[in-house]
Amino acid sequence: QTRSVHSVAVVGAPFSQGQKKKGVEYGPAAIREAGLLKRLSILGCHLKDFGDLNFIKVPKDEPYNNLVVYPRSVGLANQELAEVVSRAVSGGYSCVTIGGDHSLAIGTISGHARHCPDLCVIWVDAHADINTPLTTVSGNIHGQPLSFLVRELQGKVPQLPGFSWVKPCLSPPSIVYIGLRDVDPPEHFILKNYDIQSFSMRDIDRLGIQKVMEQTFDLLIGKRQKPIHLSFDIYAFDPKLAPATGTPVVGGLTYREGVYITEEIHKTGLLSALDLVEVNPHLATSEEEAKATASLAVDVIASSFSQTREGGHIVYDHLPTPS
Ligand code: 4U7
Ligand code: MN
Ligand code: MN
Repeated sequence: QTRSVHSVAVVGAPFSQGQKKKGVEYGPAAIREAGLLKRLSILGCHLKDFGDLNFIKVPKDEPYNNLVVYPRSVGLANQELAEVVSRAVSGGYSCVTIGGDHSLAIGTISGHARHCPDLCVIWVDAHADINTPLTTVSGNIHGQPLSFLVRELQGKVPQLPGFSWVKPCLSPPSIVYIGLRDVDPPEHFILKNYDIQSFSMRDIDRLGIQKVMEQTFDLLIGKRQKPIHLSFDIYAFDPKLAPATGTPVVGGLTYREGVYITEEIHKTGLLSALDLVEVNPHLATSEEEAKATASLAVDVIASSFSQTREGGHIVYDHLPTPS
């Protein structure tokens, strides 16, 4: 029996200025407390912990257009994060970034793409996170990260202060969404007109999660093997499972659908970076709720790195003999 040993880098990104609620900066600590490193090492992963990064808040960070909040802080934090992720990936590690709000995908995908320009993205989320700074209603950059990264959209995206370092590195055929159920009208327009593939919750109801994953891989790696960047928003799960989140949307993924997604991604052998974002322990109404959400995040990451439900993931190759 052969088993591949994963080299996994863990980066904590206690970043929250892509949105306005307090608490998502405690996500990395909560996920660590839920036993992430222990779980990965039990699975035989060779680990490198980059710790939790220290992001500086840019003072006098006025909104862009009187609407888009903390652009300089988001830009600078992501520039630093991109640096770390690119170092991890070029060192041969699969890079797990624990967040933090979803604006951090600007940095993780940029950093990943520096070393792997042909990467593809699986975006698991209730939301499409592809508003531009001109279509956003909330003004929160965690609802916009993909707009800065898709080359074909750049004619429609103004340059935000703090973003001059960002080089768009994705094209529509290299993105697939899974789990959508709350897409804003401008985002729907973008998905349709730029031909970005998505499997909504309705598609999962119709096809089942197994066909959704088959079709996802056909679309992304059917013709050619490519490194996978998985960006997993814990909101993709049903709020009953992940109550400690900022914008719960009913009708989300079941535990089994979520874990099936990551098991299948692991089986491709192509997972090269993973973001686990939006865990906000402060939004839970009890300690148990906060713990349940963090431990769900650990399950998602562990099953992305070989944990299986049938139990074959830990080496056990002989039975004790009675003496
Ligand atoms: B998350 C929203 F308007 N689309 O732009 C927006 F509904 O990273 C939500 O997926 C974005 O949590 C949610 O603010 C961002 C809104
Ligand atoms: Mn998101
Ligand atoms: Mn979301």
